[in-house]
Amino acid sequence: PQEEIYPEVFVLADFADTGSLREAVSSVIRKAPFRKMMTPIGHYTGIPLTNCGKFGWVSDIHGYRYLSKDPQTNGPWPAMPEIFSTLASSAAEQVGYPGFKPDACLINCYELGTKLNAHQDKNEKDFSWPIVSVSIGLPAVFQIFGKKREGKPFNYQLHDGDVMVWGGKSRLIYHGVKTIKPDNQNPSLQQRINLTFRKAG
Ligand code: MD5
Ligand code: FE
Repeated sequence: PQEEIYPEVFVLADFADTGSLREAVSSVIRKAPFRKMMTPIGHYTGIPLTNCGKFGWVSDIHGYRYLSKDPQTNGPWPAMPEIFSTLASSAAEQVGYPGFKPDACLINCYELGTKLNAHQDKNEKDFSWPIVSVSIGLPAVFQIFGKKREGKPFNYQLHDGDVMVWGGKSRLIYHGVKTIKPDNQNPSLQQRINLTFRKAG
């Protein structure tokens, strides 16, 4: 089932098989572990992250950008697992973006009590490609603020296996993730992992 929750923002509910995605995440983090990164204002990112694929999103005191090497090893990021790229391409195709071949996958690891403040994603070269995001583990309330950072957001709850596709004019809207809460139905879950696929280069 596919739903357009906001202009050019699509949700494919329960589209991903997160069991096999988790195995692929494990193999990536063996080579490139989750880490917090320094930000230009001298804080650390609240969310530990890593990357796979040709390019990885990094932050340091100089700013945010995509790099083809992991600054912790100076070697390439782990290859993007086949099931990641296949999933991202088929989700994009499903909602009308054929030919999407991501070259960057950012992996965010949200612990209980963490959140992602409202921001825009604007470090990519070509905004005509969509962004595909995949939720694994704990549910989260995703917030869409629109063209401005302030105001009352549109909130949408994402669950394990849900895939979101952001296209065209939704690419530069402000968005965030509300504080991650425990799931009473699933008290053993401690994290939300999010995969974000982009064409960065
Ligand atoms: C998350 N991550 O749930 C989200 C999924 C990030 C981030 O926001 O920057 O790591 S990606 C949602 C997204 C990506 C790109 C553009 C837009 C939303 N948008 O235009 O609203 O961890
Ligand atoms: Fe973002």
